Amino acid sequence: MSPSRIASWLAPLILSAVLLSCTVANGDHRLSVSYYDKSCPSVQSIVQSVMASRVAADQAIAPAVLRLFFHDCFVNGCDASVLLDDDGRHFFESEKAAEPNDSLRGFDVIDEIKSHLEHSCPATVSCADILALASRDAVALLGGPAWNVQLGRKDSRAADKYAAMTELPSPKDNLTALVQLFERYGLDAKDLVALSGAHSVGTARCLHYRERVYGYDGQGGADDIDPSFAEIRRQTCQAGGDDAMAPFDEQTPMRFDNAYYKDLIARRGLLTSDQELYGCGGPLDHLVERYSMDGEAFAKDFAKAMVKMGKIPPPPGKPVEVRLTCSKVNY
Ligand code: HEM
Ligand SMILES: *[C@@H]1O[C@H](CO)[C@@H](O)[C@H](O)[C@H]1NC(C)=O
Ligand SMILES: CC(=O)N[C@H]1CO[C@H](CO)[C@@H](O)[C@@H]1O
Repeated sequence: MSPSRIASWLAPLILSAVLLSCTVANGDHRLSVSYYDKSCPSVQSIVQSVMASRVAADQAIAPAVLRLFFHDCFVNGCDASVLLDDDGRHFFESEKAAEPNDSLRGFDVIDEIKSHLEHSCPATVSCADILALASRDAVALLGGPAWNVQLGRKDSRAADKYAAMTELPSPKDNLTALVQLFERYGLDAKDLVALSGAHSVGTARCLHYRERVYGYDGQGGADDIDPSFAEIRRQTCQAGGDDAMAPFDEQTPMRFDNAYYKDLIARRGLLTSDQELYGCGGPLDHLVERYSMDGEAFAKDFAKAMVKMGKIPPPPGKPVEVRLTCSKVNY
């Protein structure tokens, strides 16, 4: 083998070794469940009580917050960069303006939690940790599992609109693309299948499922779709256009359960990226089948994968802080 071929063969190995070592040095070692035990003992109960009252008033806020955490962690690590507005001085552009980010909601809930925390424990709890805790509570409030949240993240001093446009998965991605993307963050195929179960709750707009239900040629649905489901969703799109919302899971749209996997087996997954998880005949099919039959197994693996996702580290060496307002860097 020529040196350059050896180099091209080694590069991915070295890269993944570097990524792994960053995870340990930058994530695991500094995060701990007891991080605020002395500095802000009431943090968990404050987050929980705001989430409980907001979800009681409007359940749809829970999936919105969960999605915010996913978008935060996949764009330069879990550093609350997703919460920043344009800085107004042109140092950076908000991730909120990136196309895959559109329709993100729930910012006001995080702001509300932050203002309570600034009152009880000023300048102590990061916005990134608030997102991690609020997502856990969102899932639990909709009937899903709870887990211990690792804490001690710091907030970024900039957003990255370009990364938000390129590093998030697309609803049109195939399985290969999804697996590859998740692997970049140290998440394996099993984590992908478990985390996608977040689509057990919430909604998507027609623009994201139009091609799946009309078919990429515009003539009827894709091969891997139940024709009656495709017809129902075509009617949704016809009635409401691109913004027409449909639940990911028709049976229990706001209950965090394993019905999502039953939908996939029935070929009634809403997005292409959902349906791609099932039907290729490999080990992932068995996983989908297992989750569809065993809600406990799904709940356990989802919780584990959320902890893992929550450890995606920001790039080393970036300036960090505990923001006082989640939508603005300090000063
Ligand atoms: C596997 C790749 C994924 C893709 C391609 C994807 C894509 C999408 C899209 C297109 C929407 C609908 C946005 C809209 O039309 O308004 C959505 C909604 C949502 N996503 Fe994902 N997503 C993925 C993974 C995840 C993960 C890992 C989580 C969390 C752990 C998550 C949580 C959510 C939630 C809760 C909603 C509903 C939001 C609401 O109702 O406000 N997604 N996702
Ligand atoms: C999956 O998508 C990628 C590009 O996003 C493409 O290169 C690849 O051929 C696709 N794989 C399959 C099996 O369709
Ligand atoms: C919430 C938000 O800022 N949405 C934006 C997402 O991106 C589209 C186009 O790229 C904008 O039109 C939206 O305003």
